Amino acid sequence: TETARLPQYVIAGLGQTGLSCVRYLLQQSVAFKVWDTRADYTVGEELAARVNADITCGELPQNYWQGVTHLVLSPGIATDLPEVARARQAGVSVIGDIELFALAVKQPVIGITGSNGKTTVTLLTTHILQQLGFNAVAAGNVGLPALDSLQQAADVTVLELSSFQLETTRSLALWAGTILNISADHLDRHHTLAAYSEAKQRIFDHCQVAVVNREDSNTMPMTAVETKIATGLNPASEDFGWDAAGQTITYNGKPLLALADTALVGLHNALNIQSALALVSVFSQDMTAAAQAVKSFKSAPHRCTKIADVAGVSFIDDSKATNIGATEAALQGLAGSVTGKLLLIAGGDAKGADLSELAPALTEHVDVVIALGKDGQVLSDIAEQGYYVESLERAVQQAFLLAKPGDTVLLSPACASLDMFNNYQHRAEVFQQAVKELSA
Ligand code: UMA
Ligand code: ADP
Repeated sequence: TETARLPQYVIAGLGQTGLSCVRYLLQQSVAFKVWDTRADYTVGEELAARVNADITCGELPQNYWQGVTHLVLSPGIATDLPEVARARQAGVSVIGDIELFALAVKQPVIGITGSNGKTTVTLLTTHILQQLGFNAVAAGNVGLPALDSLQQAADVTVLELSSFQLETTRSLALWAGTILNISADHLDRHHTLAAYSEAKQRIFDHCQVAVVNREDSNTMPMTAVETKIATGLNPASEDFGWDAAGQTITYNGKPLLALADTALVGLHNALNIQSALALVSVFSQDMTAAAQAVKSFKSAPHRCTKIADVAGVSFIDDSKATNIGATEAALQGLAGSVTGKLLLIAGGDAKGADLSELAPALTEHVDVVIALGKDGQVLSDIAEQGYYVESLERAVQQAFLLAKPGDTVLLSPACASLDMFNNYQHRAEVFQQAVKELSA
């Protein structure tokens, strides 16, 4: 009939996710239309040729939703847009790429969400599994769209999941899943912390094994999950625990891995390692081999990574810390392992956040603040010993001038970089170059 030939799917958004959906639905021979909310979006020629379909940028024509059964929404599009509400009213089922992935995937899937630490745990879990002989692939929010990862026929897919991706997912049945932590983020989209947390809780629907932090109720499933594996920065006779005196991760009460034997720094990374090991334990019981594999993991760059030791002064790059929560974690995390003074380089574009909220953490952990950027001044003002400088190069020089052997200089801006740099990677490059020049 005529209606059967009408596109029943709408792909919304033409970013990485939308394009992966285009590829996937073409392959599945499912008829679809494409909509990007940006009126000024230029559709690439190749896409236009391949899709040979109806592509709308900006406002939608009348009756657009007629005959449509599924709207596949990209994570960057808010679910409460009026057009999305109109689709719902027309009986359209609103899903995302992860839902399509969940319906298609045959192999086991691990899922990782949380406000901070997702990428680290996703890459570390993938690394350990690979070292143990699994063909593991990292996908999702970490960069490779989930649907594209289906091409790789992995033994295990390790999915980094954002709250936006989880919001539109209902069929994902994970072998193992975790919420690492919850702190305020993306409230411009989710409006309340409760709604944000609820989106993340969806990771546990149909999940077989939940990895939880026994000290953090936000990480625990609200729904019944059969098996739980616990992590935590406390002594524990079962599952994963922490021996503070020895700075060592324990497994079932016995020492397993000293943090110092890994390339990761900070207590939050001890938790990240525990979470990765716990997820891996669903696939392999050999925790000794898994712990061994952690030692060869190079942390994702720009996330509390030690980059240099210049005349006994350690330099740590945490350029990825683009919000207050991430910088707080870095400061708390490092507090256990930093012996000398801690000099913090911070500031940039605060994205409307109130940087004075960092005051307690600064008072507790930081000896010197060297601030920079559009919103940095408030940081040097609230610090007991604070400086404001014009550039990151100057900040590094100033820090080195004040530091003694055994001290640590941490770049953890608590801000976006866009006021001074192209992105957080660029900010890190400038930092590394400035540190290199200290010993030149
Ligand atoms: N956009 C529109 N209209 C559209 C489509 C997109 O205005 O119709 C805008 C969005 O508001 C957004 C941008 O375009 O600012 C990108 O949105 P998108 O949904 O097209 O994003 P993708 O390119 O598909 O990338 C997404 C993830 N990005 C977001 O969720 C914003 C990527 O995570 C992810 O790697 C990729 O899918 C593959 O799965 C990045 C990210 O920043 C790293 N994630 C956020 C975070 O980690 O905080 C959630
Ligand atoms: P995400 O992918 O969730 O953004 P990343 O692994 O990229 O997380 O780390 C981003 C920042 O968050 C890092 O710079 C680090 O300071 C901080 N961080 C990493 N792991 C944790 C954790 N377990 N708890 C709190 N903060 C963390």
